[in-house]
Amino acid sequence: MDTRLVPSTCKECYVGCGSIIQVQNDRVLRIGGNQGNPHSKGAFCIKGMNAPIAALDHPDRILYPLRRMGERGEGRFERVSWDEATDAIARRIGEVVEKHGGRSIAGAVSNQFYDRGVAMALLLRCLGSPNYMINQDLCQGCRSTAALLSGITAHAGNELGKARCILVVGKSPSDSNIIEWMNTKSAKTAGAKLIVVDPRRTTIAQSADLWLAPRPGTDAALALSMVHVIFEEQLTDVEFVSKWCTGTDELRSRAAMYPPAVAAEITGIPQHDIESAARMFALTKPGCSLLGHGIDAQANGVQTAMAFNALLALTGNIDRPGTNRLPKQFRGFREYNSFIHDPAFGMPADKEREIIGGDEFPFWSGPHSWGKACHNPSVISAILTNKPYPVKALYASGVNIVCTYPGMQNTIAALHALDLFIVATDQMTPTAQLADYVLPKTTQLEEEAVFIEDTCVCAMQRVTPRRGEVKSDIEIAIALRDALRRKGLLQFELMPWDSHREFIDFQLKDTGISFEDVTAKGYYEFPFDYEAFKDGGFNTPSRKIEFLSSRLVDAGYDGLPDYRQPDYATKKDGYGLILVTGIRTMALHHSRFRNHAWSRKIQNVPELRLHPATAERHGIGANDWIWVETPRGASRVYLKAKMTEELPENIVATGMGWWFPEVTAPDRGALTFNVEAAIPYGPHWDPISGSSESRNVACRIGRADPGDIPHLDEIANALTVARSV
Ligand SMILES: Nc1nc2c(c(=O)[nH]1)N[C@H]1C(S)=C(S)[C@@H](COP(=O)(O)OP(=O)(O)OC[C@H]3O[C@@H](n4cnc5c(=O)[nH]c(N)nc54)[C@H](O)[C@@H]3O)O[C@H]1N2
Ligand SMILES: Nc1nc2c(c(=O)[nH]1)N[C@H]1C(S)=C(S)[C@@H](COP(=O)(O)OP(=O)(O)OC[C@H]3O[C@@H](n4cnc5c(=O)[nH]c(N)nc54)[C@H](O)[C@@H]3O)O[C@H]1N2
Ligand code: SF4
Ligand SMILES: [Mo]
Repeated sequence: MDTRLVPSTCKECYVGCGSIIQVQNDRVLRIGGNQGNPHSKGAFCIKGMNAPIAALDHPDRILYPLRRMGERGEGRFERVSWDEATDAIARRIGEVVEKHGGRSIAGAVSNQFYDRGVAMALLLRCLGSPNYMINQDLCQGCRSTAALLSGITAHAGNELGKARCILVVGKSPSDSNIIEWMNTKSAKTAGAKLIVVDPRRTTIAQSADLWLAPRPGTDAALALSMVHVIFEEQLTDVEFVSKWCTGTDELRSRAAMYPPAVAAEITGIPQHDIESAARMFALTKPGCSLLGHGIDAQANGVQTAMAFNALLALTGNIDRPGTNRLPKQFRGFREYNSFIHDPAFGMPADKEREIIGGDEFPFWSGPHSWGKACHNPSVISAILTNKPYPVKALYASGVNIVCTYPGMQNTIAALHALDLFIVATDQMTPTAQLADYVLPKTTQLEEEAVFIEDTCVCAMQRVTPRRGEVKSDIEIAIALRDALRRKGLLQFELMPWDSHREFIDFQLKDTGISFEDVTAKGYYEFPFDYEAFKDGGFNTPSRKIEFLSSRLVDAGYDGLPDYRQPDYATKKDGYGLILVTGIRTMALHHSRFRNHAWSRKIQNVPELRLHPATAERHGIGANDWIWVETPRGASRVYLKAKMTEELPENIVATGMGWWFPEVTAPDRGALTFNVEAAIPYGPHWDPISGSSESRNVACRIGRADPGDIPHLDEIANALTVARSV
């Protein structure tokens, strides 16, 4: 028997842990962590061990291109060849372009940490469309935009393990990021102080020296108050601040509006704890912060992140050992986001300016934005209203937008309204179900890639023959490009590759290393310098950290961080609870794994976490189903009670992404069990990033009569028996 151990990298999620894949005669036996990988040092999670193997030969896998038969959503498809599919898609794109122009074709992709982000953006640009949707408006978009505006593009990376003080805000790494969890634990074992800011008593909060539980969405007031204490008690790193920061006096004045007594009133955190947190963070060096998803998709997400970033700069905790690092690049390496911004892969400015959302959210969609992505809810609205102009075709890849965009009913209506809808996926999701063409996608064991994780170029290796006729995202984009070119539909030639390997070689061509140099160990560690800002400053117009963002001021915004009241706080009669969405759990990833036995053994129902006293008040028992409604949600959804004292009595919390592959309705039960059906996508946005306020929403709940819950009979088996391998 020929057994090989292949060093690779898991990209089941963006954490990117180094892996060792055990392969016997092309069969993948086992996947585990790679102790030698400097980024992950052996850390690996249950998803990485199980999901790629379960997905590879899953009976639900899509192996061939499919064309819709019958009405959209009827679920009837027939197998076609790649040539038939791409030719027909190109012809139909041609019809849309002729009537409405290239900009009426949009794309949706999950994010820019994968090559599918590049494939999607460039394919659209070839057609003359800037309308590239990413999920980061719901993800780390606010934090990334804040980083761009202030100059502090900070990730702790492996410095986390060396920190003496760690400030964790809105992040539960024991559920969401195994590497950060491992690094935090080792820092703590070595005596580091830990401050955790989360309304929920998470696992990490339980081991904190100081746990601050703000009212959801009030973190900016907390951060500004900590800034105030640091100024008042003269705890700043005077040399760093005077040399490398601007807007210090303005920040001092703004923070003075939030003395601890005021911030305590807003956040519900005792005044004394706010003061202690500020002192602990300023006096225990080196220190770093871990800002998480909990402060994104908030009323003021960008400015909240700017306020916490200010704490790093004021204390000089930037790009030094044990502090937040500036991102380290390997000279010459082309990482995914660089393609988005490189003029060589761009369109003329007049075409780029047509991007939907560019006028309202220039820092999300404009030329100086982090991702140059269009504003998703505005695209959904354009499909439904033809305003600001018609969007008639959509290509979605690596994203399950029916299940992961708020306002599900609108998303579904928009997909029905399209002239053409194409989905690339490895299985028939509720999104793919509505497609005209479904294109079969490789899973991670069948593809290769290179990308940067911390201070390594990492490789994902192809370890098994491809199933059926699947292609990688880059290959699908190439096939579509060729078909479009044959019909004379390419406005620009922006994809100079004819194979996936050519794309990888292009990423590496100016580095002096080859793909083989990276695959030998699965990673290539490159040298880096601390205090890189000493060579050229920070990435802002002034080359300094800008507490007062000049770009925001120039665009007419308040350039200083500030607190803005969340929407739920305005009076909403009858909606007395706060619903936190998107709580991560180890065995689930967004909308994935709903048909993986290993995952269902751990969690097979959508849960609503609530305090036992809250449950009692509402007449809800331990095994009950609960209905949840929000003021602007289109309908109620049903979630199963999970009693927990980790939440205060006024907050309930749930995950996201639910659907049941065995439900026969076109939405696969998503309209019944997925929280996105109960919350709207806007109109309450972060004014800078346009992120819809979907993390914390006012809600009301009640005990549901099982007889009223659609599809419960169809999922009854699923609740006890796992569906498949
Ligand atoms: N297992 C698993 N891991 C994942 C994912 C997954 O689906 N499953 N998804 C991946 C992705 S794409 C992402 S973006 C990350 C997200 O993950 P992280 O950025 O690591 O954040 P979470 O772990 O989701 O934790 C968010 C925390 O914020 C808290 N919170 C909610 N509202 C507020 C608030 O107003 N203020 C504060 N301070 N806290 C608040 C919640 O209680 C929760 O504990 O996880 C990644 N990792
Ligand atoms: N209410 C609420 N909504 C949220 C969030 C929340 O916390 N609350 N979180 C948001 C966040 S942080 C995120 S990142 C998004 C996630 O939203 P999505 O990205 O839509 O979530 P996934 O379930 O990971 O969907 C990925 C889909 O692509 C397929 N797929 C996986 N790998 C590949 C690949 O390599 N190529 C292709 N073509 N397809 C692939 C999978 O089968 C799956 O169907 O959801 C967001 N939505
Ligand atoms: S955290 Fe888990 S799923 Fe994500 S990359 Fe690491 S092993 Fe893979
Ligand atoms: Mo995300």
